[in-house]
Amino acid sequence: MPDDTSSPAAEGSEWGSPPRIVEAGHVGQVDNTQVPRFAGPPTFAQLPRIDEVDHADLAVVGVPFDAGVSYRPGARFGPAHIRASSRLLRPYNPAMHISPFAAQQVVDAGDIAANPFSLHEAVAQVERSARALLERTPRLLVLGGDHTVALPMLRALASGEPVAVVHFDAHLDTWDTYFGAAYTHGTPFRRASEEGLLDTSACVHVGTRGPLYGARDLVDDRELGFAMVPATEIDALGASGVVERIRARVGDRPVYLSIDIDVLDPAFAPGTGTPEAGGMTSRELLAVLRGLAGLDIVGADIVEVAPAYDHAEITGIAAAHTAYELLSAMAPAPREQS
Ligand SMILES: [Mn+2]
Repeated sequence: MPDDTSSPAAEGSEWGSPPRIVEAGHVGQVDNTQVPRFAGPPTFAQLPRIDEVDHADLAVVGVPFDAGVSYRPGARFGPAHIRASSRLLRPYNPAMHISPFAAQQVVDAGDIAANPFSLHEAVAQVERSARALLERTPRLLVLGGDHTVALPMLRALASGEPVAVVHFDAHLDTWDTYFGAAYTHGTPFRRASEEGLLDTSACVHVGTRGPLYGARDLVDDRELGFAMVPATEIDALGASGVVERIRARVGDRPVYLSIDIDVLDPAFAPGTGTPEAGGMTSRELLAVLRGLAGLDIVGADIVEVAPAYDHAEITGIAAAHTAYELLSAMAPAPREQS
């Protein structure tokens, strides 16, 4: 039986405002010993909305937007799908010895309204909203949406100081243009590099695989500031070897983690726009993320979840658990040891 019963819960009613777990002064999830997990509010992990608490250390925010995709559309429904799949997340993370929602005040800031008919306007809206949210909370975890949203996030976060980017993805996303368009889900990191938002001595792709247009893609990518841990090296390295490579590249720099769910093999994430065979397992990805605890993570995104291609919530569950490990890795030390 889960140990949820030992958690102190706030008063609530059987309808409307539900009873919540309150620990270390932080308002957490709906108390699922009193309210079934499939009832209650549709926020991420049933956490409070940003307007329900007096401060936030970290906000989860959705960007339902997919006008930047090159293949299968549908990531605009990603935020709602990940939230729905997050209802099973429980308060204590035994693999990291931490209660991520007790160690910090995590909230759900809802969705950023992004114009579905004007990509340029949407990019500006995401940057503007991210900047406004950063007045309310120091850190953001974005649920996409397609990968285009990483660019306005980096503009909002890295305007003062360039950041390292750790980019989990089957693809490079440093291509130049598609059909003459500079802003797409395959180009955010080239634009970010050109704009001086990236610390070009400290960025790294993880899980890259699949066919490219040509060998020149890799030359350009290195020049834009990225090292690489391709999927073909992950078996030999193991999760701890991948973590070592990332930490050696990033050091103590501020880092933005960008996770395209297609870094996972289609067996673990079928619900995505541009799937490629031969990817990471969800167990490998979660292990690598746990190894990044203690890095100076200034923000993160999980993108490209397209529920129309999902089955039995496979991709949604992978994304929700990815978010949970990220939130645990972003929680302030010290971790409680049990
Ligand atoms: Mn991508």
